[in-house]
Amino acid sequence: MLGTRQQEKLDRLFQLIDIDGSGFIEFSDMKGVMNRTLSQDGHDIGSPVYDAAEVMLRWLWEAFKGEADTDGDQKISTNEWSTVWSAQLSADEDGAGDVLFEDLPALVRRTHLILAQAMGINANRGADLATYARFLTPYGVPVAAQAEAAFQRLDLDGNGLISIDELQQLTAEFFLSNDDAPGNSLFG
Ligand SMILES: [Ca+2]
Ligand SMILES: [Ca+2]
Ligand SMILES: [Ca+2]
Repeated sequence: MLGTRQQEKLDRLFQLIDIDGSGFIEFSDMKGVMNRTLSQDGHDIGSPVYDAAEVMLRWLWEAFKGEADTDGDQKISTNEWSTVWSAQLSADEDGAGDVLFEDLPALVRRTHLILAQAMGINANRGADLATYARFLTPYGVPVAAQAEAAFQRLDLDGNGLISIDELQQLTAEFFLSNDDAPGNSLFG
């Protein structure tokens, strides 16, 4: 059973990923986000980076579809979306806010790897505001002011970068928290 805040965040994430507004998440939506992300970084279709990303995306899609697409029509409806997240995530019932990355199920931890790659974050490199804004652009988030406001919340220690450790905590908060957690702003 998801909390109200969790449900709201997941509903918004569905709308962000459904970039063609069909009311379903299809592979073409995910590929569209990937294409926009890679093309703004100068990686064209057929380049080595593009091909590697497509393999990873296809793998992610198959894994997610295997869990979520219960009627087998190769697309994820809002009902299927809610059902799979309800099965994967529990609510932080006591609202104590003690949200830990270790509490995330394996499928969602893999999401964190995708996010880190999309933001260019690794153990040695964080994402600055410009990088974070570029990450949001393919989802159609109105950038500039919204990205900056979100970034201020996401940069937990205020050093001007989102680090890999911060991204872990933020990912956990996005999926698990029902409080006013910084990670609620992960997607702007
Ligand atoms: Ca769609
Ligand atoms: Ca389906
Ligand atoms: Ca930081």
